[in-house]
Amino acid sequence: TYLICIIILLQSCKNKDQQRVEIQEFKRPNIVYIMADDHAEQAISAYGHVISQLAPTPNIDRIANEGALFRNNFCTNSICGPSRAVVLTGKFSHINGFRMNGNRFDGSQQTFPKLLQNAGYNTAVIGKWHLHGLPEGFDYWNILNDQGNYYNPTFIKQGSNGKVADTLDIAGYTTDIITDEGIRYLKRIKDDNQPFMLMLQHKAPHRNWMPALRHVNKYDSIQFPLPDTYFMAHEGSLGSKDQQQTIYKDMYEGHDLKMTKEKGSTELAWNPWTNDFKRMTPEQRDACDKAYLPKNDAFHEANLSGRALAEWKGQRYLQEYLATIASVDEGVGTVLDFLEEYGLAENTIVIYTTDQGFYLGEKGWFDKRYMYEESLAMPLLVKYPGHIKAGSEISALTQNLDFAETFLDYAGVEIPSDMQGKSLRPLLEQTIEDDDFRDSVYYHYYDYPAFHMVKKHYGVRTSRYKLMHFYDDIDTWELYDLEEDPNEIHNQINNPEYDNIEVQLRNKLAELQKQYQVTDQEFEQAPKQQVEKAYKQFE
Ligand code: SGN
Ligand code: CA
Repeated sequence: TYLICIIILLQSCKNKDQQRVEIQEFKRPNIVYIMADDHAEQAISAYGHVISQLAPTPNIDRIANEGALFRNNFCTNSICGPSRAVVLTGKFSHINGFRMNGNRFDGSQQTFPKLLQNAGYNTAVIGKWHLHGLPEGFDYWNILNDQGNYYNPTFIKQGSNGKVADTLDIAGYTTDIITDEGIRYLKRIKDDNQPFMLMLQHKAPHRNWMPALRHVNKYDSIQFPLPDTYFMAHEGSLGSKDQQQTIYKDMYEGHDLKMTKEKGSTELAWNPWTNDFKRMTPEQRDACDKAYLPKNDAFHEANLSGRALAEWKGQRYLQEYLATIASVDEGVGTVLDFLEEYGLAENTIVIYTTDQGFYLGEKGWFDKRYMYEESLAMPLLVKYPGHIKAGSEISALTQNLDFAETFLDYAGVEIPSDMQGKSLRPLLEQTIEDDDFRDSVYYHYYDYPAFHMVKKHYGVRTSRYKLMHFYDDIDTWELYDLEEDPNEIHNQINNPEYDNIEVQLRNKLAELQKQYQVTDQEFEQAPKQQVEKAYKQFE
């Protein structure tokens, strides 16, 4: 009897241990989702591109070093609001209804924050929202008004005293304010016995690239290599012939490049939207003017023109863009340090991403919108200690369409069958091969006529090829072989050698459109007059 008692006792201890392990395994992870605005893969040093090696992002890289880096993550529609709507819903633009900036997000629909909230998560969104309409499904929100400004921004937060919302101007540099707000939220929530999901969404490095005062001269002495295609006319592409996003043709010299009218003056050259600078306090403006004066004077003295001037503009653009990222990177470091210091790092999934890719001079361009690689690519870094192998690289074809499903999966919440993406968890935990995840992705951009005049287009990308159709006031197809032509300079649509590939891609495209429930209504033309007016307006 004595022996049996001991065995039973040992058995019950084991059961308790097992139970404890199971409870620990079931402890739902917190989620910190950090999203920048327009942060290109080329400007995250973990991705290894040459520009980023001269302007490293050591804190963002920590997420990759401790977790996973996605090599082939893509957006479904390369523009701000639409990308954010896809993230929230796990559905393409044509299903969630937010096809272009300026649409209003239907907040009554199903979103992953709502589902997490229902499952007992505390949910928050801080920073850029840009979906027109107030956030729903969040226990706490404090968002930038519209696009937001770099200095002394206006925030809109949950209302007090029965009001729906309070509007508040906050003094300081927006990236730092968003980080601080994030930390304040984490401090408030950390002791509650409730898992949390925080979306921390920066404005930087969005146009017009205004660095923090501590960084305005950060990259003055660095000569960034401009892409090989900087002066390359994109021959063979009718789809991009009429675009208005070439650095040396379309950037505003004052507003974007902080160039001045003449030597000795701090008066900005072409600056159609004065508000961005007007928001600075006199002290901030003065410090800013002083920082730019010597370098602007040096520019006037050099008396550049033609190619040299275009190259100078490319340099200035990269200096400005990358200097705004310096603050984002510091902010990421602050958040990661906080999580470690307060013992939250182990049980928190941290994601770093951005709403779409961006051009850093490739083909001479800035901005995004196209299905070409630089703007289609969406950086994605994820860490979750003990669950994701440190330093892993994932080559599967993934999309922002998959984020909602991934978060629900990790939170133990059932993924609704009407979501259109797939959880990334099997990739992160290496339970499936990258090649088995998905063989192609679908894309559709609608925002035309609009800023930069990028024509409507849709297409399919496989691991090697891309087929695109530009439509509306144009009807033209492009086909690229990314292995032979990574810069997408040679449109192969009329090359008979690619006939078989073209047929395969067209079939794939039709298959995806069927799978994702794309109807003919999605290809409507904008009224002709509207297009003509827009060309004049954005010139
Ligand atoms: C602003 C920018 C554009 C940019 C759009 C959309 N011009 O209009 O260059 O493409 O936002 O950006 S600016 O001079 O006013 O900054 S998005 O990130 O919201 O999609
Ligand atoms: Ca954006």
